[in-house]
Amino acid sequence: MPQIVVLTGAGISAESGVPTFRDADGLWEGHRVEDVATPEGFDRDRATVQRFYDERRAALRTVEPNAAHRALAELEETLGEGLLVVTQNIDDLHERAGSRNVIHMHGELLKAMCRSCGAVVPWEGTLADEPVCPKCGAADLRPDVVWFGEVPYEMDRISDALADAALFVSVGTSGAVYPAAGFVQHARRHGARTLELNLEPSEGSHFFHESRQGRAGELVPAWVR
Ligand code: BJW
Repeated sequence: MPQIVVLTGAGISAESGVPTFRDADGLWEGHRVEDVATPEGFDRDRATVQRFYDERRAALRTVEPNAAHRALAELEETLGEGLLVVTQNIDDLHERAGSRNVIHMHGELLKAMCRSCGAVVPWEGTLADEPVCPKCGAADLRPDVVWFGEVPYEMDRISDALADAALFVSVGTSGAVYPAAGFVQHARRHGARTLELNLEPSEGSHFFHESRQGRAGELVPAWVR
């Protein structure tokens, strides 16, 4: 079981050039959340949602991990399975920095899921051209991401890790979305020390023992070293 659980959000990838959701010029500017981040929105207008993710998939090829991702990968080199990164992000920047012990609780941009047979398959290209599932042939692929109203991945494993951790650290998340926003209270209830590293106080800042404000690219390496 990990001694340290680090929850990351869009803010950790911001300095790599990946837009956050709720900041000015964020991903949702020009989009209604219910149109692009719900299963109902996908059913209403599949092409628009697939284009939204196709554009983000293409943009991912142009960015690199930053100092915050690299610092967490270095910490894993020291702690091994003593560190678990739970990310809400669907990018692959933690893995590209070298982290291995990562849970993508909101799914992954580079995977697609077949709504017909349930297969999850690597997906690097576009989804908007009505591609077919390589396993069953159905033209029913969707991005393998977790939308509002769906259950995030690996909740049991995350819950157990939070209950066992001595330290819970939250990096670059607004604390606006549950269940991730509730992890700090879960970890605290089970005796963990809790630390927030974010550009500004998050919605749940008051739940943390300590909250430090600044850029993840500076705060995370400073905390790790
Ligand atoms: C920097 C920085 C820099 C900037 N350095 N920092 C009423 C009350 C409570 C709950 C609910 C409710 N009504 C509905 C719900 C549930 C709902 C919910 O939470 N709704 C809220 C709107 C209230 N949640 C769900 O539906 C979830 N499922 C669920 O609850 O299932 C039930 C269940 C749970 C558990 C067990 C059993 C059953 C599913 C939520 C799915 C969220 N999906 C998305 C899209 C994923 C795919 C995609 O990427 O497109 O996930 S929404 C979006 O928000 C995305 C993110 O992962 C998530 C969080 O955003 P994040 O990462 O915090 O980004 P921002 O932009 O909000 O914040 C960035 C922060 O970084 C800011 O604070 C900046 O200041 C900071 N920052 N630059 C450091 N350089």
